[in-house]
Amino acid sequence: MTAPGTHTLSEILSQPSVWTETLDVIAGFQEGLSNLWRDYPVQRVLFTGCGSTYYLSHTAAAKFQMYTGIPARSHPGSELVLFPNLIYPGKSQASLLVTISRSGKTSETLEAVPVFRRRTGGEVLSITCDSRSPLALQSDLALAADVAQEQSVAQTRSFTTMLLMAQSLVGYYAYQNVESALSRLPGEAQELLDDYQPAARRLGEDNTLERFFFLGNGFLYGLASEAMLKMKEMSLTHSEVYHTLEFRHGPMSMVNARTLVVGLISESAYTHEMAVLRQMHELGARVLVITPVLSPGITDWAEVVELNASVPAWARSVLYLPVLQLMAYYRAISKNLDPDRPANLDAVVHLDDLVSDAA
Ligand code: F1P
Repeated sequence: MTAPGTHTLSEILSQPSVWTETLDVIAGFQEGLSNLWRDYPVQRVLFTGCGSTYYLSHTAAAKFQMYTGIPARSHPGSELVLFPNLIYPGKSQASLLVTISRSGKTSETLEAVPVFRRRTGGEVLSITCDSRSPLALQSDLALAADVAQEQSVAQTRSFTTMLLMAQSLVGYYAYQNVESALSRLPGEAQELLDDYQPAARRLGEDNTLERFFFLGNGFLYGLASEAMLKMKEMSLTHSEVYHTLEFRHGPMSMVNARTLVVGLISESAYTHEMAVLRQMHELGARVLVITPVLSPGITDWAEVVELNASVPAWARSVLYLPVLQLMAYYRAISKNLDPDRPANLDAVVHLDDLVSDAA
């Protein structure tokens, strides 16, 4: 029996080395991906997953559409299975389904594949940490990083590694020099872990904080959602997620001195997002911002995690998470919980009776 959180901590800290190994895996997929984009004229892309991997789908879809111009949407696996008429209206377009699952065994994600094939006849690509999983085996192309598999129930390095692979879809479609952009990420992550582990620990162990709100816009909303989920799963703490400017439309009434508002800040909406965070500070909240842009005086009222703005924006988003994972880990430990084994959760949700009648 290991000490509480042993696996979670080592999995979080191993991200730089696991990402480095995954870069070789990604390079190995380059030909398959380039062929897919060349031979299959994709008109729309659906991304799906469950839990963490649904949030990953949200970020991946938003990025994909933003950087390639091809319409892309994300849906939880259960919606694809149980409400297909909402997802597949009228005539089918040349569609691609991207399924994302650490285990490759989650029922809803698996069931989404035959429904998609029946409805569209399209291609299926999977992103997973198990190359021999049912999901990988039933896909036309599987991007698998077995090296990122985990012993903990809550996803940390598996999430970011699968995000890295999802980013490479964008990279190989829209950019050149994909490897040179991605190869900067392990070193950047190592610096963030080294520089900000003390701050993550201080905030995580601060028992004057009772509520955590995670805010993000655009493709950062999915990552804010994942940070919210980590705080819940690992530390059983009240945490919520909002699109940043939505926070003013009601939720900010919950803000007080026992609140931490965490802003995942974008470059394009920086001014508007920082105005929300500043207002929350004025209402008495504590504020943590993760940002590639710094404005003068910001550190007077907010904790700041600074991201390297010279990493291209399409590749940078994976850097928002490691410090937030550490904060959730330290909070769990300070509450005498075991983040390796969150309450009421299993690593894989298997449903015997998920029948896709509606399909
Ligand atoms: C998805 C998932 C996780 C969640 C829990 C149960 O699994 O819902 O997001 O944290 O561990 O499984 P997967 O399909 O990505 O393997």
